[in-house]
Amino acid sequence: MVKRRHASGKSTRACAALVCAMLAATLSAVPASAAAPTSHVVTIENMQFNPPTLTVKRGDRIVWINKDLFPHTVTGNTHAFDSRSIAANASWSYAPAKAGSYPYGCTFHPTMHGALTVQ
Ligand SMILES: [Cu+2]
Repeated sequence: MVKRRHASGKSTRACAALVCAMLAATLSAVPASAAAPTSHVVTIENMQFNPPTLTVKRGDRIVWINKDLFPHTVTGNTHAFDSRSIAANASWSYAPAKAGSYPYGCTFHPTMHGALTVQ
C-alpha cells in the first residue's frame, strides 16, 4: 500500500481525521466500473453488531464503525478477516473477494456475533 498525502486543498478538519479519511476513501474511491461496488455500514454499539447479518456482493465494501466507548474487533470465525482492535469512534473496512458465509465475532467479547454472506 502506498500512502498518499492529501492531494486536494480541502481543509483538514479536526474531527477524528483518520476516521474521516477512511470513510472518505471508502465512499469516494469506488471506481466507476460497470458493476459498481456498494458500501455497507455495520454499526458496533452496545456490544452488538447492527445489522447482525449482512449480505453483500463480492467486491462490496463493508465499514464497521465502533460507537462504543471501548475497543472491539471484527474477526472471522475462520480468520478469513480480522480487524484487530478497533478503537472507540474508529472504523475498519473490508472488501471481501470470495463468496461464502462468514460468521464473525469480537475477540474481546465472546457474546458478540455477526454474520457476513458474500455472494
Ligand atoms: Cu467487542
